[in-house]
Amino acid sequence: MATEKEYFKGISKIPYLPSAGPHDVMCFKQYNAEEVLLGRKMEDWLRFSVCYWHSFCGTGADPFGSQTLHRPWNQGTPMESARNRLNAAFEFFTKLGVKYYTFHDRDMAPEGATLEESNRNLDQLTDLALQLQAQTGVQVLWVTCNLFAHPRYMNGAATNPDSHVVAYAGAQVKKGLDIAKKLGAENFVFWGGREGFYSILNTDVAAELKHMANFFKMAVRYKEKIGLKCQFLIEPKPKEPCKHQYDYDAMSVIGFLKHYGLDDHFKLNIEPNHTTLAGHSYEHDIIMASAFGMLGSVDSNTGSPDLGWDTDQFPMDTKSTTLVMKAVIEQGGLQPGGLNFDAKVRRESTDLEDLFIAHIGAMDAFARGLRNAVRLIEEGLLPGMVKERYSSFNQGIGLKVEEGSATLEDMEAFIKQNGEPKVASGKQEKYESIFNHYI
Ligand code: XUL
Ligand code: CO
Repeated sequence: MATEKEYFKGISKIPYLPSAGPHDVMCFKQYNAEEVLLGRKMEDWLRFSVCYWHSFCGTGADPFGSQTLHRPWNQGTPMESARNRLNAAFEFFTKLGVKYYTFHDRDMAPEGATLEESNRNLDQLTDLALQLQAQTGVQVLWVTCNLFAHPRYMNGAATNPDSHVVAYAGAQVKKGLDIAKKLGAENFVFWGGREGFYSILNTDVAAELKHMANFFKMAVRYKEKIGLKCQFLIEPKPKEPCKHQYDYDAMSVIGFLKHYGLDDHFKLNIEPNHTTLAGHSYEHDIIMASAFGMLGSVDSNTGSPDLGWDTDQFPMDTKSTTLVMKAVIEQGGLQPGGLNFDAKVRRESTDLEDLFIAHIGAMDAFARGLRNAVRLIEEGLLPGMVKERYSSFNQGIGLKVEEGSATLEDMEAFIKQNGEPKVASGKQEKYESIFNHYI
């Protein structure tokens, strides 16, 4: 690769070494990109992506302490640092062996004093990104606009009470869509971090929701106008930074999209750490979005369910990854979405190699989840038990309910003829012990 400088010295392409011991964390033991499972290569089931903001812009600062992660690419002017960062990132993607990356407009290129200057910065950096993409074959899984960090967005972007700010957000998204087209992004994400409220007393909820829907309609129209082929995704999160965010969870977003007639144009990007913040189990929103045919992509990370905030940890739990991959296989894959590691190394994980160790561990956790889910589905015991549990809907009164032709009068007639139903055990513990067999 024609980069000016090697940032990850002493680390070469991460190999697949299935017999490596527990001490060896710089190789894959489960992830074998080319191996075919259920007719598809592992890399095509998993479609891993590295996120730019945590892994290349993260500093380790938190509200209680300053920077702990000092990266060698942060040198020179903001534009020089941005160029170094991009070169370092592509070196990382290539050595790790992932085919996709994701970024916000403002982490790829610094914001200027005017919209025009910000756009020029983006033009320069995306020229370099395009060159590096062509050299390495690494592609953009998704682009997103940062509509939450700048002070102008403190009261929201698309839902701001001031239409001047909404217009700025629209202008920024227009450029974001142009960038998505230029780089061949497969998806475009909207995360509404400040689309919500802190106090209901100063907020007109109905107006804000309508403005947000109209904003999305503008994005759909511009996407069609420029012939951009990517999938639009909304990423739910219940709170943080707002006290309440409109895109609370999968079902809230699905309801919103259907209400405003936007459901043909969007799918969901589910982040399990957001799901657990909404009070659900890890896999809940993945299952719900998939049930409605709206699971588009996954920001694969994890939180600490005992905490009330977004910790964006690397996902390492194989029970969770098995449940996720079972849902992904059952819906036929995630393409054009993927598994994007919206995760950051801890601020105490200060070595450069920790970035590799974190991604390798998480990729292996998902590869193992994939292998587990494939066995579970191929052996068919659990899916067969679930099918059997619902078998009364295959005929008679059940079939009429299934097809939607039954009436309450039919139900009454059925009960008068058949009396009390027999109690059937739910057998939860049996399902749980069988599931554990595959972990
Ligand atoms: C914030 C979050 C974002 C989105 C993209 O919690 O997940 O990084 O994924 O803006
Ligand atoms: Co995310």
